[in-house]
Amino acid sequence: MDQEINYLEIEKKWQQKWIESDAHRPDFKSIDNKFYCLTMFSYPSGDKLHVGHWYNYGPVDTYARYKKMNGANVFQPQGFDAFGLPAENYAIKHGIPPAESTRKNITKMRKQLQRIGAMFDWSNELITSDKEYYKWTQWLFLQLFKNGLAYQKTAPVNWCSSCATVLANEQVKDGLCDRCNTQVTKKKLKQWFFKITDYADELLDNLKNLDWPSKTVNMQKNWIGKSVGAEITFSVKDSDSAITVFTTRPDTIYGATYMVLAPEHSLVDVLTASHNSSAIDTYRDKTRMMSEIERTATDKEKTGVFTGAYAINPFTNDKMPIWISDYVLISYGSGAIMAVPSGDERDFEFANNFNLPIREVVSEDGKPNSNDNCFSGYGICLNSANLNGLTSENAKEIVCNELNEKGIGGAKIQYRLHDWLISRQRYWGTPIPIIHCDDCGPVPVPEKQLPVELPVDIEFSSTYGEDISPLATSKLFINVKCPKCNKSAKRDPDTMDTFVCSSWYYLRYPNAVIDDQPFDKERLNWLPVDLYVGGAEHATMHLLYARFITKALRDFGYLNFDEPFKKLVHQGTITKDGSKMSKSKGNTVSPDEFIDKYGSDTFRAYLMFMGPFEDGGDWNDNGITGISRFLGKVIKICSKMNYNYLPDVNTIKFVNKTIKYVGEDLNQLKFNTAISKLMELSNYLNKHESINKFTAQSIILLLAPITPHLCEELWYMYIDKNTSVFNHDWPEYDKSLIVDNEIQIAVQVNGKHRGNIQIELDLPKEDVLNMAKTLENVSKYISTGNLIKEIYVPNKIVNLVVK
Ligand code: ANZ
Ligand code: ZN
Repeated sequence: MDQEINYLEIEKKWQQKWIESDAHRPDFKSIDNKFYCLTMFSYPSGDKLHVGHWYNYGPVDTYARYKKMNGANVFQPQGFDAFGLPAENYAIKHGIPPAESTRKNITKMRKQLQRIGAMFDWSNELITSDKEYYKWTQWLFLQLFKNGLAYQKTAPVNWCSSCATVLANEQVKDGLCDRCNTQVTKKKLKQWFFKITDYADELLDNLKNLDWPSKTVNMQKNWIGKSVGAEITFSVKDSDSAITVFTTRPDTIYGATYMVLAPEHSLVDVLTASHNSSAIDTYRDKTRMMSEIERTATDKEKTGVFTGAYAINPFTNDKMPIWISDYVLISYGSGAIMAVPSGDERDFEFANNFNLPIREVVSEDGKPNSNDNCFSGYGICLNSANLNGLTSENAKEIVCNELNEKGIGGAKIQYRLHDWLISRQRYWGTPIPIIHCDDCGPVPVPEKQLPVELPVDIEFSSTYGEDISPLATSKLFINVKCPKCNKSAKRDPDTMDTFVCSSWYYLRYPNAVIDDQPFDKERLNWLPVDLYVGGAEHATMHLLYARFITKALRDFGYLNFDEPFKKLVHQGTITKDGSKMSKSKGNTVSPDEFIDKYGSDTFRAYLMFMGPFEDGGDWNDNGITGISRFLGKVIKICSKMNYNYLPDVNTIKFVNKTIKYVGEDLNQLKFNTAISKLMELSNYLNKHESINKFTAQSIILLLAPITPHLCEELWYMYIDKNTSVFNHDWPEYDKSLIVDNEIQIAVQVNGKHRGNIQIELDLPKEDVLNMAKTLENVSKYISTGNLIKEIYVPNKIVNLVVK
């Protein structure tokens, strides 16, 4: 029977019809039932769509279709995150300009995406490397610049010598470049930053209002890393310099016996005595080669060099030797610490290595500890003058007040979050719309002149030199007149991190066709995104940047909402034989092979059936044949439809229950259980000679979001030749048919369970008792004794008392 349906043919046919009827374009004017359903857009890597893409887009489309059938005005856009390093590296290797290879890849990928048969509204497609798009990315940069949220600063940055570019902290994994695994080193460069730290508190506080996976919420919390403590400034002996530190334990100030600067700290050169300088230099060179992870590993032997200088502890007035050591990071706090060896394990180890003084200042009960070790907990102060006997909490407050009075510090909140470094010394990105003038400084390109177009006269090479950006090699691009004073000036030679492109694309989708402004007020009513689905690997970068940009644009007056993504779901990963699919392992599954053989509907249904959507599942070549058989069964069952057939009550109940359960499951993105319920129904109906129209119609409707082409075809064949199945309402079930009206109740004799009876709900007491008494295991007690009491708790239990 199922030979009648040629999947590949019907997929083409219905995709064509959907395009012709504009089926996937929402009514932008009506926002009451709007449902903005967004999956993270893909990077046009040139390879075929892999299973991961399908697993992101297929199930989400099923959900979108389910919403549509339930009355939602669905907008499901699609686009390409097209700027970025891989295309540029490809250009360097093969001599093909990134614009060309990217365009080719997008054409290929768009075709493949279309085969999914999703409700993508291609009329609002976005490609971030199109100047129609990056013009507005530049506009965004200018708004941030005008509002003081984009600034330039010389800073030690993460440098990947192989990619010849600066990396954001987020792009450094275990000290290695996220993309090429080269050891990342530190380098000083003038860079553009976005001031995301201005929003640290709001980014943290608002997390509680989001319907997001708790793991992701926690990752953002840790990434923002709020620490409450104090800032303290120490004067340096015989010098005008002062060292500021951040500490979470101002209550331990009396135990601060020495200081440590990060080797990169700007005071190191100033403070180092000449006879120590060569040892300091050697140590700094060694540190430069190490990643932050290595530096802070707890099992790493503590090393360091004495600068020769001393600070003064403002509370004890003792001399504190100033050291440098790699366990103090330049990127956190002020890059310097007051060391309290009695309260901090790292300081304790360091002090022991170098014979530095240790002074106990906190213990559990305020009494000195006999054994010589470090106590890092909260407790009661000792050896701390006026703090003695106070709890750590109280002492903190007092020390902060005293710091204020002395004018050398006070309470301070420190964040782990840094400003977002966005400049890249690369070609394939959005040019930064700034002109540098010797007299006027950095001058924004006037908005009317946007976009600043990416030049095409660039020779791609793997060595532009360490500080030279590819764009600087184009004389035509780089040399311009200052917009303010008209003197010769230079464009900024850098491009923006691609995460800037993706930090606002969700705002642009509903506005993609508007060309005179980034977004139209009315179209913005489509925001925020109602459901956002994408990989969990974006927990900190993209998902934090997008939240920041939304808040910034809100504060500039463009948006009237606080958060871009109301509900977030991460799809799981599809593994093969238990391990992650990867080219290097040779265990990838090519969707094309299976789509050609089984059709895209079968393929996507199988992916959804493999496991809970947020967990993923393990690919099995045979698994897909199971789904294929199931769909074959559905086709066969539909062909048995007979208008005059009267189904029995059990069938009617089964169908009604399936309507209820499949709806509930799909509504919670539980695709796998929805499919298994439909399988149960199909197994049941498979044994029947005929089915009626209601049954056929219900199955087709319930399955439609899961296998859209097939159900459109079945709908056409058996139900209605004139309308799409997706324009039909989601089926309703009859509540009275869901409640089972037969129940089982227990029968006891003298409180002991002796059997069960199946009764109709609310059966009269007399009838229930009669049924109970006829049970074999009950009647024998009644016949040998005296039945003195009959108790019946309606619909629950029968108890007979026999003497
Ligand atoms: C004195 C002290 C005494 C500290 C004590 C701890 C325990 P979190 O919670 O992560 O914010 N610290 C500050 N800046 C540092 C840097 N750049 N590199 C390495 N360590 C740094 O940690 C804050 C604590 O980490 C600070 O409090 C400081 O050590 C250290 F019993 O100061 B503490
Ligand atoms: Zn000027």
